[in-house]
Amino acid sequence: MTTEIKKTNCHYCGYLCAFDATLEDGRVTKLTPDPTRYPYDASVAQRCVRWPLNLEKLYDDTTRVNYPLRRKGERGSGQWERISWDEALDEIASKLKQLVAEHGSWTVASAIGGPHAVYWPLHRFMTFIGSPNNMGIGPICWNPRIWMDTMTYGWSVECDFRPGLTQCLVLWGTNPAESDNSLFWRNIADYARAGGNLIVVDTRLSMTAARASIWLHPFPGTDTVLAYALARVIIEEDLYDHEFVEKWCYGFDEFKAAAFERTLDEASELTKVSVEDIQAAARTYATNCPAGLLSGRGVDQIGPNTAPLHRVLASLRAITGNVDVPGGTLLNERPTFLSEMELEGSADLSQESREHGLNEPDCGIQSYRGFAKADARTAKLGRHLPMRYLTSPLPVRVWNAAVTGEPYRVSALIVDGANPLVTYADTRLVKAAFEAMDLIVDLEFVMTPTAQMSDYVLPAAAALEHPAFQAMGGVSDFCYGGPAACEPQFERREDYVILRELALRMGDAEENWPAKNLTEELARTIAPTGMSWEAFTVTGQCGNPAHYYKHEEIDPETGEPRGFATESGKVELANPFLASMGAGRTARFFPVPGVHVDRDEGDGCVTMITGARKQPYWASSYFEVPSMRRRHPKPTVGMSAATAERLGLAEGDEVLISRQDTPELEIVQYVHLENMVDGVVSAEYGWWYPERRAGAPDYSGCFESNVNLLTRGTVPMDPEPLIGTWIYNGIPCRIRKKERE
Ligand SMILES: Nc1nc2c(c(=O)[nH]1)N[C@H]1C(S)=C(S)[C@@H](COP(=O)(O)OP(=O)(O)OC[C@H]3O[C@@H](n4cnc5c(=O)[nH]c(N)nc54)[C@H](O)[C@@H]3O)O[C@H]1N2
Ligand SMILES: Nc1nc2c(c(=O)[nH]1)N[C@H]1C(S)=C(S)[C@@H](COP(=O)(O)OP(=O)(O)OC[C@H]3O[C@@H](n4cnc5c(=O)[nH]c(N)nc54)[C@H](O)[C@@H]3O)O[C@H]1N2
Ligand code: SF4
Ligand SMILES: [Mo]
Repeated sequence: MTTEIKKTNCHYCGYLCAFDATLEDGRVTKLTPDPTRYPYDASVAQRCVRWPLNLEKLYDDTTRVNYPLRRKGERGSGQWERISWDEALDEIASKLKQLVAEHGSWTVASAIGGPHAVYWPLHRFMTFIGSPNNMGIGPICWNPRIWMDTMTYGWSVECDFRPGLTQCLVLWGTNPAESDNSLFWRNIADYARAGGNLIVVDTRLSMTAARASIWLHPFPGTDTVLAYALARVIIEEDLYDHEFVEKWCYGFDEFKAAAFERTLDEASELTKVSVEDIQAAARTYATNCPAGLLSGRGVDQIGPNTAPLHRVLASLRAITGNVDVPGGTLLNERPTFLSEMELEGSADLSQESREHGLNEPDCGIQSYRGFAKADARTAKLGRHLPMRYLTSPLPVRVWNAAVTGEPYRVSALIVDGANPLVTYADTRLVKAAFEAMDLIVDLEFVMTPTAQMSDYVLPAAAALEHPAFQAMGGVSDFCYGGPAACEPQFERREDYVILRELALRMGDAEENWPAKNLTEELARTIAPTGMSWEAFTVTGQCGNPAHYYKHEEIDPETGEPRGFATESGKVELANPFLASMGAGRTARFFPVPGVHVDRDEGDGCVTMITGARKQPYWASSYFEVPSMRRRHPKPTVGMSAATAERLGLAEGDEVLISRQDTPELEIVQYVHLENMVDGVVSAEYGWWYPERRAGAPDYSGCFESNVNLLTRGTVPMDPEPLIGTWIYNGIPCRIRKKERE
């Protein structure tokens, strides 16, 4: 027997922990955490319940998709026929060509999900065929932060949490205790245990909030009001950093006026956070520098208040003097490896294609037109944000175009690393759009509900079978990852290889796809740094060490400090650029009807938040794994004991949840009592039942407990004119006990 040890990475969540794989006669038999590579965490193997999947799923010939499949019979019949790769790729290429010839290249849409794969191959494919319609979940996950930080500071930032240096850490709408098994959470947990100042802003007493020295619990979506209230205390009590504000901030007086628009009592009334807690948090944050402030998914999904909140958070970092200081916030550098925009080839997307983007003309910066304006600002520094993520059309518009043919017909969809039938807003509309399409191709590991509604399912290579790479869209000069441990098993292929093959069959030039596989492509990506792929696989990371206070550095050309890459050269607390895009010079809170104003508190009425992360699942993934289902068998809806009492509910009760505006549409979940704001319930997301019958009409029970039956894509853009968004947190609902027959 030959035994070999290879470096590789787990790929069962976005953190890509480093492992050493033992191979016996070429078969992976064992994994151990690799202490030499980022992000190493000795305890991950005990804490993370997912990593054993690496071995279980690699050779799985029952639940994995292992061969190209073509549907037999009607869509949703649940019947499949195994075909060869050549047949699959030839047929898909010829159908796509035909649809493009008939309806124009914009008729092809694509969908991605969370941080699973490298998505530039798909986006390069979309550029090649000339389609602007690459959907993603970016507008409700990641984009708001990237956009608002870049518009405020000139480029994106990172929370520079450093144990031993950071004096205060604010976690706003994020719960790494459950969303992040990796090194990052362990560092925070150690910091909190050692008595560090940890402020957690969360509607629920999450596992992270339970470790906090101060827990602020805003009513869903009122975070902008809360953030302004903190600013008010910091300014009123003269706790702000005068020197940084005078030298490096633009528009302080306007920002101050916006913060002083509401009294603390008014803010407390709206947010349901006490004045004392607001004051305590503001004082702790402002007087313990350096302080980090990190926001998360909870506040990326509060609809029209998402962008405004992120503007105020960016300003809070500035007035407390925490911008580009070690242990506070790091202003990122430009990547020295190839940027996402270069990898996507997005510069080649024609003007005509851009004009057909479904976010034109009214989605502020989240559109090709808006992106071009923003890009003109950062391009002066030789920097480009990832264009495809930051222009991705609102899914509701793509679905509507498929259903109604307006403004043109969307007839084909390529899904890569996503399960939109379960995870995108408005499941009913997604299903109707799928039904209206001529061609759906899904690159997948398992027969998800989305795969079940597709015409072709292509077997994607997963963890250990392909190299891992994380560069956060190329907004910083840091990337990490590692090599594959083995070749793809069965007939699985890398996503990159599948999309390259498809592009070549449709007539794209080989020179647009110079690398033959993902390893070569990643080697090409990091080549400009001077690092070889071989060297990368040893260290597992690439990029230059962080340095700080870059705004103060003297630019040799002008002899002046570099400043910030904004119109004023300063941090823009009042923002002329965003004003030119239709938003105010300072951020405003937008009360959501039925949630913040005219709230019905009558029979069974509650405000719902969704998708608070829990172990062991990840979005809609791993529900087919028996050990995980045993660990967490039922979808739960959390609520406080007081709320349960008002609703006549108790722990474990089976309940039906509906939106107040569509009472006929109900989902089933089970009550779980937890410490959270009264009048609010927290429903799980991602649920489907892989053990149930596949195919129409129920697609493995995907309409029973799936909370996205109750979420809606939002059009029109008004009142938030910048990104365009939808609401996952803060939905007027009704809840009632399910009566047993
Ligand atoms: N109501 C509500 N909805 C939400 C959210 C919420 O909080 N509430 N959160 C939203 C957020 S932030 C996100 S990111 C999304 C997540 O939504 P999705 O990303 O759509 O959900 P996942 O279950 O992670 O689906 C990913 C699918 O891709 C497959 N996959 C994983 N890796 C790869 C790969 O490398 N290649 C290929 N081809 N396939 C792969 C998996 O098998 C899985 O079926 O959900 C969003 N939806
Ligand atoms: N186990 C697991 N881990 C995951 C995922 C998963 O599905 N499962 N998904 C991955 C993905 S795609 C993402 S984007 C990240 C997200 O990771 P995080 O950003 O950490 O998101 P959550 O863990 O959902 O924590 C968000 C918190 O916001 C709170 N919240 C909800 N509404 C509001 C509000 O209006 N205001 C405030 N202040 N708080 C609110 C919720 O109670 C919740 O505790 O997690 C990743 N990790
Ligand atoms: S935390 Fe994520 S990447 Fe790390 S071992 Fe667990 S599933 Fe894998
Ligand atoms: Mo996400």
